[in-house]
Amino acid sequence: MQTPEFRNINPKEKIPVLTDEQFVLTESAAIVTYLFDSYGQKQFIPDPYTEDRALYNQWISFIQMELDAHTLYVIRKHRDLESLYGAAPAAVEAAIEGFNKQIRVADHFLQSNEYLVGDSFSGADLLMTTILTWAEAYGFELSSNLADYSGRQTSREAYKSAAKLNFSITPND
Ligand SMILES: N[C@@H](CCC(=O)N[C@@H](CS)C(=O)NCC(=O)O)C(=O)O
Repeated sequence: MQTPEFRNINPKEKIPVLTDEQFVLTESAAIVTYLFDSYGQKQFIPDPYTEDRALYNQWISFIQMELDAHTLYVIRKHRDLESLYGAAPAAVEAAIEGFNKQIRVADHFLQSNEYLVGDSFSGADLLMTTILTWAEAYGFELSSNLADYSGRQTSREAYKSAAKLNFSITPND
Protein backbone atom coordinates (compact mmCIF):
# COMPACT_ATOMS: atom_id res chain seq x y z
CA MET A 1 0.00 0.00 0.00
CA GLN A 2 3.05 2.22 0.18
CA THR A 3 4.11 1.50 -3.38
CA PRO A 4 3.84 4.27 -5.97
CA GLU A 5 1.36 2.10 -7.94
CA PHE A 6 -0.98 1.74 -4.99
CA ARG A 7 -0.60 5.34 -3.84
CA ASN A 8 -1.55 6.39 -7.32
CA ILE A 9 -4.91 4.67 -6.85
CA ASN A 10 -5.35 5.51 -3.17
CA PRO A 11 -3.04 8.13 -1.63
CA LYS A 12 -4.56 7.27 1.78
CA GLU A 13 -2.38 4.09 1.62
CA LYS A 14 -5.31 2.02 2.84
CA ILE A 15 -7.51 -0.83 1.75
CA PRO A 16 -10.21 -1.30 0.65
CA VAL A 17 -10.17 0.61 -2.60
CA LEU A 18 -12.50 -0.25 -5.45
CA THR A 19 -11.73 0.39 -9.09
CA ASP A 20 -14.66 -0.02 -11.45
CA GLU A 21 -13.34 0.80 -14.91
CA GLN A 22 -12.21 4.45 -14.51
CA PHE A 23 -14.13 4.99 -11.30
CA VAL A 24 -12.15 4.82 -8.05
CA LEU A 25 -13.85 4.64 -4.66
CA THR A 26 -12.49 4.28 -1.12
CA GLU A 27 -14.15 3.84 2.29
CA SER A 28 -15.75 0.49 3.02
CA ALA A 29 -19.29 1.76 3.70
CA ALA A 30 -19.28 3.81 0.50
CA ILE A 31 -18.01 0.79 -1.46
CA VAL A 32 -20.63 -1.58 -0.02
CA THR A 33 -23.41 0.92 -0.77
CA TYR A 34 -22.12 1.60 -4.29
CA LEU A 35 -21.84 -2.10 -5.14
CA PHE A 36 -25.35 -2.88 -3.94
CA ASP A 37 -26.79 0.21 -5.65
CA SER A 38 -24.98 -0.44 -8.93
CA TYR A 39 -24.90 -4.20 -9.25
CA GLY A 40 -26.83 -5.79 -6.42
CA GLN A 41 -30.38 -6.52 -5.66
CA LYS A 42 -31.92 -3.23 -4.61
CA GLN A 43 -33.48 -4.54 -1.42
CA PHE A 44 -30.05 -4.65 0.25
CA ILE A 45 -29.96 -0.84 0.54
CA PRO A 46 -33.20 0.87 1.65
CA ASP A 47 -34.72 3.40 -0.73
CA PRO A 48 -33.62 7.01 -0.30
CA TYR A 49 -35.91 9.41 1.59
CA THR A 50 -37.24 6.66 3.82
CA GLU A 51 -36.79 6.14 7.56
CA ASP A 52 -35.11 2.83 6.77
CA ARG A 53 -32.51 4.65 4.65
CA ALA A 54 -31.86 7.05 7.53
CA LEU A 55 -31.51 4.11 9.91
CA TYR A 56 -29.18 2.40 7.45
CA ASN A 57 -27.01 5.54 7.45
CA GLN A 58 -27.14 5.66 11.23
CA TRP A 59 -25.93 2.07 11.57
CA ILE A 60 -23.14 2.33 9.00
CA SER A 61 -21.88 5.57 10.58
CA PHE A 62 -21.98 3.98 14.02
CA ILE A 63 -20.16 0.89 12.73
CA GLN A 64 -17.46 2.93 11.03
CA MET A 65 -16.86 5.45 13.78
CA GLU A 66 -17.68 3.81 17.09
CA LEU A 67 -16.90 0.16 16.37
CA ASP A 68 -14.08 0.55 13.86
CA ALA A 69 -12.18 3.87 13.80
CA HIS A 70 -12.39 4.79 17.49
CA THR A 71 -12.00 1.35 18.91
CA LEU A 72 -10.95 -1.77 16.94
CA TYR A 73 -8.73 0.21 14.61
CA VAL A 74 -7.04 2.00 17.50
CA ILE A 75 -6.12 -1.44 18.84
CA ARG A 76 -4.82 -2.44 15.43
CA LYS A 77 -2.91 0.79 14.98
CA HIS A 78 -1.27 1.07 18.37
CA ARG A 79 -0.78 -2.61 19.12
CA ASP A 80 -0.53 -4.69 15.91
CA LEU A 81 0.92 -1.91 13.75
CA GLU A 82 2.97 -0.26 16.48
CA SER A 83 6.06 -0.33 14.27
CA LEU A 84 4.23 2.09 11.96
CA TYR A 85 2.13 4.12 14.39
CA GLY A 86 3.83 3.78 17.77
CA ALA A 87 2.76 1.86 20.86
CA ALA A 88 0.07 3.49 22.98
CA PRO A 89 -1.07 1.10 25.73
CA ALA A 90 -3.41 3.63 27.36
CA ALA A 91 -5.14 4.28 24.03
CA VAL A 92 -5.48 0.53 23.46
CA GLU A 93 -6.98 0.08 26.93
CA ALA A 94 -9.48 2.90 26.33
CA ALA A 95 -10.33 1.44 22.92
CA ILE A 96 -11.10 -1.96 24.45
CA GLU A 97 -13.42 -0.34 27.00
CA GLY A 98 -14.98 1.83 24.33
CA PHE A 99 -15.69 -1.14 22.10
CA ASN A 100 -17.27 -3.12 24.93
CA LYS A 101 -19.51 -0.16 25.75
CA GLN A 102 -20.64 0.56 22.18
CA ILE A 103 -21.16 -3.04 21.09
CA ARG A 104 -23.74 -3.38 23.87
CA VAL A 105 -25.98 -1.02 21.89
CA ALA A 106 -25.96 -3.38 18.90
CA ASP A 107 -26.39 -6.36 21.21
CA HIS A 108 -29.44 -4.82 22.87
CA PHE A 109 -31.00 -3.92 19.51
CA LEU A 110 -30.39 -7.37 18.07
CA GLN A 111 -32.03 -9.06 21.03
CA SER A 112 -35.40 -8.08 19.60
CA ASN A 113 -34.52 -7.61 15.92
CA GLU A 114 -33.17 -10.13 13.47
CA TYR A 115 -31.57 -7.49 11.24
CA LEU A 116 -30.22 -3.98 11.79
CA VAL A 117 -32.63 -2.31 9.37
CA GLY A 118 -36.21 -3.43 8.76
CA ASP A 119 -36.91 -7.11 8.49
CA SER A 120 -34.31 -8.19 5.95
CA PHE A 121 -30.57 -8.34 5.37
CA SER A 122 -28.86 -5.09 4.29
CA GLY A 123 -25.39 -3.65 3.77
CA ALA A 124 -25.47 -2.63 7.44
CA ASP A 125 -25.55 -6.31 8.46
CA LEU A 126 -22.65 -7.01 6.12
CA LEU A 127 -20.56 -4.26 7.73
CA MET A 128 -21.57 -5.28 11.26
CA THR A 129 -20.41 -8.83 10.46
CA THR A 130 -16.94 -7.57 9.56
CA ILE A 131 -16.81 -5.91 12.99
CA LEU A 132 -17.96 -8.97 14.89
CA THR A 133 -15.62 -11.39 13.14
CA TRP A 134 -12.75 -8.93 13.67
CA ALA A 135 -13.63 -8.50 17.35
CA GLU A 136 -13.66 -12.27 17.84
CA ALA A 137 -10.28 -12.53 16.13
CA TYR A 138 -9.03 -9.90 18.59
CA GLY A 139 -10.19 -11.94 21.57
CA PHE A 140 -13.37 -10.06 22.48
CA GLU A 141 -15.97 -12.36 23.93
CA LEU A 142 -19.24 -11.81 22.09
CA SER A 143 -22.55 -12.33 23.87
CA SER A 144 -24.39 -15.45 22.71
CA ASN A 145 -26.91 -13.19 20.99
CA LEU A 146 -24.21 -11.43 18.94
CA ALA A 147 -22.41 -14.71 18.25
CA ASP A 148 -25.70 -16.16 16.91
CA TYR A 149 -26.31 -13.09 14.76
CA SER A 150 -22.76 -13.23 13.40
CA GLY A 151 -23.08 -16.97 12.75
CA ARG A 152 -26.29 -16.39 10.78
CA GLN A 153 -24.51 -13.87 8.57
CA THR A 154 -21.33 -15.89 8.04
CA SER A 155 -23.34 -18.98 7.10
CA ARG A 156 -25.00 -17.18 4.17
CA GLU A 157 -23.86 -18.75 0.88
CA ALA A 158 -22.93 -15.30 -0.50
CA TYR A 159 -20.75 -14.61 2.56
CA LYS A 160 -19.02 -17.98 2.27
CA SER A 161 -18.14 -17.56 -1.40
CA ALA A 162 -16.96 -13.95 -0.89
CA ALA A 163 -14.89 -14.91 2.17
CA LYS A 164 -13.28 -17.79 0.28
CA LEU A 165 -12.17 -15.40 -2.43
CA ASN A 166 -11.15 -12.64 -0.02
CA PHE A 167 -9.10 -14.81 2.29
CA SER A 168 -7.40 -16.58 -0.62
CA ILE A 169 -5.42 -13.38 -1.25
CA THR A 170 -2.22 -12.89 0.70
CA PRO A 171 -0.24 -9.63 0.97
CA ASN A 172 2.34 -10.87 -1.51
CA ASP A 173 -0.11 -11.87 -4.24
N1 LIG B 1 -12.18 4.25 6.92
C1 LIG B 1 -11.53 3.26 6.11
C2 LIG B 1 -10.47 2.54 6.92
C3 LIG B 1 -9.61 1.65 6.07
C4 LIG B 1 -8.48 1.01 6.87
O1 LIG B 1 -8.09 1.49 7.94
N2 LIG B 1 -7.94 -0.09 6.32
C5 LIG B 1 -6.85 -0.81 6.93
C6 LIG B 1 -6.97 -2.29 6.63
S1 LIG B 1 -8.08 -3.09 7.60
C7 LIG B 1 -5.54 -0.34 6.35
O2 LIG B 1 -5.46 -0.22 5.14
N3 LIG B 1 -4.54 -0.11 7.19
C8 LIG B 1 -3.23 0.29 6.79
C9 LIG B 1 -2.65 1.33 7.70
O3 LIG B 1 -3.34 1.78 8.63
O4 LIG B 1 -1.50 1.68 7.49
C10 LIG B 1 -12.58 2.27 5.56
O5 LIG B 1 -13.55 1.97 6.26
O6 LIG B 1 -12.43 1.81 4.43
